[in-house]
Amino acid sequence: MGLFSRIILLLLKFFLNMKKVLVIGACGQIGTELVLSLRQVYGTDKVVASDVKVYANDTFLDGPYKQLDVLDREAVRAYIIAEKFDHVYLLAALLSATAEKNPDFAWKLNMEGLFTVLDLAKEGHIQQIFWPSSIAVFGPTTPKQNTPQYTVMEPSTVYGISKLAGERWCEYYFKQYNVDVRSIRYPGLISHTSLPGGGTTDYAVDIFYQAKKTGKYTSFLDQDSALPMMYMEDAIRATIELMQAPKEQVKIRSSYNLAGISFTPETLASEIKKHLADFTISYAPDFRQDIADSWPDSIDDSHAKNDWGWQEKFGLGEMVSEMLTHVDISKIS
Ligand code: AKB
Repeated sequence: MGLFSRIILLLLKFFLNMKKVLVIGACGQIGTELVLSLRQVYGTDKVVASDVKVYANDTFLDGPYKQLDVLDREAVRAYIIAEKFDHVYLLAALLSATAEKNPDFAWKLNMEGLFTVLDLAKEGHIQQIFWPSSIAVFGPTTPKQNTPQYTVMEPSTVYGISKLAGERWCEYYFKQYNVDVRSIRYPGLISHTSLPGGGTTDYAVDIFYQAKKTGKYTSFLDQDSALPMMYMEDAIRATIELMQAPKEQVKIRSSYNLAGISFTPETLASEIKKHLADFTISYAPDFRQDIADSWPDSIDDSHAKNDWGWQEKFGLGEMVSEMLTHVDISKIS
């Protein structure tokens, strides 16, 4: 690399590192890994993890943590205005399965925090927002295979309805008030650092803990329920790449489709068997089956690829090897 490129790179790093970042809902499955990655990019002291929990996850102990209830609009406003954050990642939400058990609260939690940060950005207190959407925005009338970015969207879950409404508001705030909000429709996310909570795709994480601990697993989804999934490392990289993309490349201000890896519980079990020959799976579908049936089997993410150069790294084989290597069964009872 020439001297000129090196100076440009140093300057770029310097300006990136100037950012002050807040992650709300940091103790969940995405937040735990996102905070660690953001601290590598912007510096440990510049990235504040926050959650409704009084004490931080152990993984955050080296950096700042702030107890914050996203439903306390005035407290969130006061903190963000006082601390002058540049970027806010708003992750606090109820996922699909939990939301069905408590629809009123899910709607409240999933929407109110979004308005709080969108309004702060509109008033000029935040430069950029990341807000996660989900494949749950699609519904039973959506084409299931290679689901396009723009298509029929009639979600049948409260989680999906809240995510679709949130997407429309993000685009509205961008168009009306020039709020720089960016979003991804995450597929089911598979990770070993932190356990997922309350999703329909959680079987694809639980299975690894049970495979290692007991050698067997009972899936709450049927053997042929195909769903789009993604290894967390790819999801975190996508999030940071989208947030760092030049503004003019981010052409979609509702939320971007991301494809990841599509598989069924049966295919996943076969892949695990390549490592653990005695592993067995059985099936006992519950209420989550209806939710899974309403979602796409696979996703088309060509807009993310064309607009900001997205490229996934992990296929099924790599993801399964990584999970079996890193899953720590002492985390489950
Ligand atoms: C869930 O299953 O609810 C989430 C999602 C796909 O958004 N993992």
